Amino acid sequence: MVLTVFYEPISAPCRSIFALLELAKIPYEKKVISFFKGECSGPEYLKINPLGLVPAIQDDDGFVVSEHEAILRYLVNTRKEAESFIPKDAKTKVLVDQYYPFHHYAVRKHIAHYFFGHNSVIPAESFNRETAYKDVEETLKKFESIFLQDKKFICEEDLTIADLSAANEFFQLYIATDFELEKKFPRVKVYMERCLLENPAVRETTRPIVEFAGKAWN
Ligand SMILES: N[C@@H](CCC(=O)N[C@@H](CS)C(=O)NCC(=O)O)C(=O)O
Repeated sequence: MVLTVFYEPISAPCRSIFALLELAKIPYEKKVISFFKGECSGPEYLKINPLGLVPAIQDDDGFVVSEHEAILRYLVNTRKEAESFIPKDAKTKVLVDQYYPFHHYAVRKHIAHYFFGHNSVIPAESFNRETAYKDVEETLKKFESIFLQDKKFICEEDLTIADLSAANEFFQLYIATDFELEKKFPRVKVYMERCLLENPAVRETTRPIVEFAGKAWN
């Protein structure tokens, strides 16, 4: 049995798992659980992840993990090839730990809402574009000033799982909405490209959302 990733092709949390697997060169298989076909809450998939969310993984021994942060940490903790993606030094590692709560309650929450609203996945009456836009803008301001600052990555020179989570959300915002990331937050766009462009295999993991958006990525 090989590690299997259950995923939806356009999902940012799912792409962060593929980015780590590619960077660490960990073999895996993938199985689409289509969000648009309602497969996330289908009886078969609920046996894998009762939360009805992708991503989830099933390890080569059958062990199942859900929630993208938990999956990334699990891979780092169980695969030697992935161990460098969380720094060992306590004062550097804490920058990863400190980022994740903000990722879930702000970055993921507001960008996913803007993305789904912009792409009419949530009904128009539940989407206030102006408020949603401001929430994203505020979040990016905080990300840039508090977490990125003038560093290369969240942990200075080390590319970590936190960067893979963050960059994939920013990419979704950039490629599949009208949010002007380049104009409003040019440093965040350069950071996002640094995280996702430098390794061709990681760049390849962005293909499904690029195709969904129908927009070229330079
Ligand atoms: N907290 C979860 C969020 C994952 C998530 O939002 N997944 C979405 C796709 S991007 C999903 O599975 N949605 C299915 C549904 O809402 O039915 C994580 O970090 O993995």
